[in-house]
Amino acid sequence: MLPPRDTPTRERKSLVGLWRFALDPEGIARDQNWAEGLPAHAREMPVPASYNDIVPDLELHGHVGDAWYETTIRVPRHWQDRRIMLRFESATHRAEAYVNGRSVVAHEGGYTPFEADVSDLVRPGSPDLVTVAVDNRLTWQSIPPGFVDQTPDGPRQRYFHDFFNYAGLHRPVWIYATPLSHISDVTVTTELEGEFGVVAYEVETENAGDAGVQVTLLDDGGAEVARATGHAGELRVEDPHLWRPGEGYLYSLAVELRGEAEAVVDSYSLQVGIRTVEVDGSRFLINGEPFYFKGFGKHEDAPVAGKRHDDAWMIHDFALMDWIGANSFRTSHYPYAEAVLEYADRHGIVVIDETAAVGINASLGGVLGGVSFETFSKETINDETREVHAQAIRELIARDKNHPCVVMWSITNEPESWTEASRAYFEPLVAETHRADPTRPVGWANFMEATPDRDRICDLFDVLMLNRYQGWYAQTGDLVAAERVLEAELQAWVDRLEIPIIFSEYGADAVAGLHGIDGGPWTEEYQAQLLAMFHRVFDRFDAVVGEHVWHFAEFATAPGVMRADGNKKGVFTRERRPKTAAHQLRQRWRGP
Ligand code: GCB
Repeated sequence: MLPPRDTPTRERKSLVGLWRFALDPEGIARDQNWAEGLPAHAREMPVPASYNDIVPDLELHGHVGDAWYETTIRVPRHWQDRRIMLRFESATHRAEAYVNGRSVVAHEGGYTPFEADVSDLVRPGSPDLVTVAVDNRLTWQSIPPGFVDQTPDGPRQRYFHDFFNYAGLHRPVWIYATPLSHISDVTVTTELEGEFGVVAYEVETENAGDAGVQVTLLDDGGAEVARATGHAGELRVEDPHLWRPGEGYLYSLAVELRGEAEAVVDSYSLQVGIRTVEVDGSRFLINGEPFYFKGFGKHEDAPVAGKRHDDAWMIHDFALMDWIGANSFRTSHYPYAEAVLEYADRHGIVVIDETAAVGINASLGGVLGGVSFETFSKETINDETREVHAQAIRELIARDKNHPCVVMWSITNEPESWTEASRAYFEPLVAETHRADPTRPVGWANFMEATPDRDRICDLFDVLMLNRYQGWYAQTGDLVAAERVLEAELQAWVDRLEIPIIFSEYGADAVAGLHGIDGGPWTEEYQAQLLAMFHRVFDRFDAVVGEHVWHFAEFATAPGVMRADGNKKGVFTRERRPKTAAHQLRQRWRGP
């Protein structure tokens, strides 16, 4: 799915701003036809933003159900006779959108884009009403899963993951116009053959009749380096300037649909990084060279606006990752805004791109919400859930396949993985991921209880990612025991599998400003000492090819006795001030 761009043949208008907004806790909006106008009590709400913490109102904070947004747009008159698309970069967790009261699209999943052709509904030159109902409910058949608990005090959302269930329109909304005859998708993959970089491309078109496709590859100075015609083919670049970690060199692929007398019917431009990714034994290779991941599991999370995509926070976070010497991050635990991947492409930051399949694990119910259930069953996570999960994988790959920064897919975080049912659930999903993208390795983040003697799915994957908390959730306060247990477990993994191992999570909570001479859990010193202990162990194993600290910054969670105003494992506070551990990591990653 191509993101909207301004090109010689295309135009887009951002619908970012203040929309009208009303909650529908009783589910009466459809009967009362809110799609044709929100009730008088509607208030203003920023788009993008999570709505939960914008104002101090517990009803908004803990809302369960639909939230309705509405705005009036005006499509320019010169868009008459063009294909007009309404695009939401995300709506968490599902949505139905309307134009002038008519339903135009419904979408499941909170972190991938969706769009609707509204050419026949909008009235260029006149005002049009755009409305969207955004449902934040998590169910057994949603990704991530959850359930709504009907308590005597009203509905409560329960879920099995450790971040607050922020909801709303978190990313920009667009209305854009393309020619009727247009480019609908472009797929690019790259390889190295001796002195040559090979860019294989495939262009899909709609209503294109006899129009032909021409693609031109330009270097970053705009000079042409290769050209081809046809819907699919290869471009060969002699002595290419590679995209590599730390150097996000990008070519651009100008795609043109050409009609009679070579007239340009539609044009679209895509950034292309020439690079390869490969797993070789226990090495992770980028451009044939071993790569060691240094960085973080992150969240899209900030005060007030929650999971809003915000360019200022984005650039600030990337600057802090640069300051500390990180070269990569994982989009834990869901696909991030497209702008984040575009930035990583431009700056050579390596990304592990994750679906929102977090919390497929009964044993986490007890930890996080005091509830227990059977993970895989007819009533809980079932075949229907797996189909929703498969669709989430397909949508992630369709959106992010062309980003050179993405070197691996992570299809789930900490699932139950020690039962026959878990293997039956995941086997087809791994196959589906490889089918949708044969070029990138597929990984997953393994849960601490899924030790090498118990786990039953690790052999399905190309890379093993371990989330480990020795010294925190186990051997609490005893780093000597923690080091022994961690090392023994790692040795057992290395004995079992010959694939790369990335520590996708390790860390400890620390309250900023809490210090102690002997350390001790929750102090800044203990957090730093625990990370140092993990690093000592990593450095003893060649198969460990990466370390992603949990977490980059403190973040909001559901309330719980394990959480003190959110998760404090950030090496930066939620406001992005460094703790002791941040300075220590900088030493390790950047050198003295
Ligand atoms: C994990 C989860 C992550 C949590 C973290 C923690 O294993 O993957 O989402 O936030 O542990 O801090 O407990």
